[in-house]
Amino acid sequence: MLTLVIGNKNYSSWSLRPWLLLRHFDIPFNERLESLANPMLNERLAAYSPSQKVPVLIDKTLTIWDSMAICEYICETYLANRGWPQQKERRAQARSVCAEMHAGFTHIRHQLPMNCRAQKNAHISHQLQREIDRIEDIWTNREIDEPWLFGEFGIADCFFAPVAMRFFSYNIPLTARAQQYCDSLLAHPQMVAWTEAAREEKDTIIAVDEVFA
Ligand SMILES: N[C@@H](CCC(=O)N[C@@H](CS)C(=O)NCC(=O)O)C(=O)O
Repeated sequence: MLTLVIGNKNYSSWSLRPWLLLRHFDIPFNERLESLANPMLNERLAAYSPSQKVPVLIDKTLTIWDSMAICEYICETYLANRGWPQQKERRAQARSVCAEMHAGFTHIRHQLPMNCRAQKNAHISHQLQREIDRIEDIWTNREIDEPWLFGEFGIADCFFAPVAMRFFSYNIPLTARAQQYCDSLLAHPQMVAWTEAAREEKDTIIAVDEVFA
């Protein structure tokens, strides 16, 4: 059986991506949660991964330690590539937005940290607004009549799920079409399950951001 090592559901946006992919496609796995608040975190993670970060996927003797690499591996090994669009051109587009998300959006990451328990307004700097606009653009310009970013639910949607959570927590206004996509992500049954579990967690790593609804 696969094992996915994750961080706190309240905070670990990177962990949410492969967790959601596995749960959406009903692939059985053991979940092992390591608290990001644990002062011994790095020592504990060193037992699983050379990067000492979560998420980590363990498949028998194989260890994979980056959310993008984990999603690719799940897609190839357990989904017969259904995690990406079937059409080559759309697959390239889906990979582009995932890579863009994986490597960028530093202002969103730092100024709107994922905190499923928080409900607050954020100060929107000029750079942050530019990144929000870019996400809004990606979410708005998807094909008409398609609920997910590239038709069927897939890796690209998993990559934007933590962003939907952030936009919800920090009351970020969106175009109607982008908001519709954001709402679909938040209403995904596995996102609801993740969020409910996150709200039950007691660990705190950024006390100032714990402003409850
Ligand atoms: N690029 C990595 C980033 C993983 C990452 O930064 N994880 C954070 C938690 S969400 C972590 O493990 N932090 C612990 C540390 O840096 O000590 C991925 O996509 O998996």
